[in-house]
Amino acid sequence: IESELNLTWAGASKRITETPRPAESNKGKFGHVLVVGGSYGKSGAPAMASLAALRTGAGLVTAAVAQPILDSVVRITPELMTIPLRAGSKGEISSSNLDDETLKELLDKKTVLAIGPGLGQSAETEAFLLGLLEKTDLPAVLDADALNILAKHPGKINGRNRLRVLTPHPGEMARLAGISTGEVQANREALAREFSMKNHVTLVLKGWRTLIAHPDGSIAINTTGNPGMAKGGSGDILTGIIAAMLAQYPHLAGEAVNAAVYLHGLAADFAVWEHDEHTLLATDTVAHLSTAFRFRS
Ligand code: B4P
Ligand code: MG
Repeated sequence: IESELNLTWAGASKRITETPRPAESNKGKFGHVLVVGGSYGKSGAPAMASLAALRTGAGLVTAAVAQPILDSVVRITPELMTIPLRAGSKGEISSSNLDDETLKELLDKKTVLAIGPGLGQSAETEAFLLGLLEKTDLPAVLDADALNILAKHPGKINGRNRLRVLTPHPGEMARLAGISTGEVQANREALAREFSMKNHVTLVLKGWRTLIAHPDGSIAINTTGNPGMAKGGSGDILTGIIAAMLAQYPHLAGEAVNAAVYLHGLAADFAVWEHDEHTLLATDTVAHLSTAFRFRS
């Protein structure tokens, strides 16, 4: 394991971080990310994931959220497109959105799905998530409550024949693996590798020195990031960055995930230089993605 863990970032994501955006291009070449999430009290989560996806370079980003929170989501980012969904009593996405017409509108022309931030875990939302995942083979980034729901349905995690990226923090990983957070942290590499290979998923186990375990058994360790990121919203932004990198580099999916994690931490390292670890907000990290892209290699 040791030698593989020494993967350098330049090596892990060089082809991506050093690839210029082609001069002759249009938004259709950079993918269309569908962000699904949000509920009452958690409308900021899908808003931040969407903002991060736009800032990272996705051609188009659409947020699908329950109708009552739609205005607060789009207010953050006028570039964002939206799809209003029927809501349950908690402003969450209800299972009544699984009809053919709604599913078609949701999935039409999308190239990457990012689902989970602020989603909630009601029975309605659980049914919606499981139903949606059955209906699509889109590359998917699964985060937050999507992971908490999947932890109750381990058989549905399966990433065989499709790309699934799971982004648990240690608490979510503990639920997925059915062990304690302490056990996760004591055994990060082996656990991440085993889970990734067994379920055929790319596993991003977050925290200081985030680990990325790929289904072929390889592992990368991130070297960027700082404790200023230990604050609400940081994970939602990572979800958007990963989705946007996959949208732009679908043929280099593993490296796109590595590069996304690296750039997220690098942006936060630049942001903390201007702010401070105490005062850093997750949205400050988005604002510093420009610097991260400029000084990435
Ligand atoms: P939730 O309450 O579910 O938090 P969340 O909404 O998912 O927050 P968010 O999406 O903003 O952050 P996330 O962690 O996804 O759960 C939080 C609880 O989980 C905690 O109360 C704790 O019990 C447990 N937990 C979380 N992290 C833990 C850890 N490291 N050790 C033990 N328990 C933990 O994403 C945060 C992002 O910031 C990630 O990209 C992460 O890598 C990065 N980040 C955070 N701290 C960092 C650091 N010190 N250095 C570098 N990167 C860091
Ligand atoms: Mg999170």
